[in-house]
Amino acid sequence: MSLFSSLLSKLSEQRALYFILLDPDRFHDTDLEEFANKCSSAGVDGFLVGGSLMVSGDFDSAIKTLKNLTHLPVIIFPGALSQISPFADAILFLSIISGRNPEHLIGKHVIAAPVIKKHNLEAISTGYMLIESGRRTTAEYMSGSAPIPRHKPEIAVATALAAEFLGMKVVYLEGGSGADNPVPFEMVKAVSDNISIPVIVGGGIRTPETAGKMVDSGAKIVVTGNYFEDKTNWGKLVEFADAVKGRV
Ligand code: 1GP
Repeated sequence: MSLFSSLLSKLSEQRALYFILLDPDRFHDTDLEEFANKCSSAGVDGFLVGGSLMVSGDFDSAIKTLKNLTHLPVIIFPGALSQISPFADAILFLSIISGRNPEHLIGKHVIAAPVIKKHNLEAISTGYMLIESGRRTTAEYMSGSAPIPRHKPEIAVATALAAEFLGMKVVYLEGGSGADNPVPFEMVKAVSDNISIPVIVGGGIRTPETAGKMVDSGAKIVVTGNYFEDKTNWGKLVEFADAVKGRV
């Protein structure tokens, strides 16, 4: 069974999945081990691994650590072409469909595809949509593309529908890492109500309440990153997982 099919089958049993985004640049090895174990026991459903720059972190070894210490799926969330590893379970094959930069619509894909095939990695075709979230985000800057205005859910719906019609498997609504404001609930709802592929939401989610409301609005996978880069927040992992799964 493909990893994507197994996620869909898990989604048929629980209302949504909770994923942690991990940037190997931001964790020391020992912290990573402790964090992985905590995620696993808290009820996290999987890891996304990636970062915009990858300056000091070791990408392969972070993935291997997560695979060795947990039974959870590890999916690459590539911030650059260098972030393709044979040790992961799958890779989000991202097209930044909110923008009009051809490099992120087909250019990088052509270079990445043969490497992904060589590593026998499962590619999950993802319509990645940057949503305006306050200040300019790293994702916006690095991708050289404009986000969808946050008060224009109809543009988000049209874009997400196009992703579905193009055969993409998921839509990712992205506020941007560390965003001032998460994706508006109304937009998550409008998109979720209009497409039949799963909606992933991330960026600027800092409370279990927000995570839970994303799911109430229709998100099928909720992602948090920054918040748990601060070790003092690790005790909140269970609350986030519970809120996503409706166990509160
Ligand atoms: C994943 O970029 C997000 O989509 C993660 O955002 O770091 O703000 O949680 P945060």
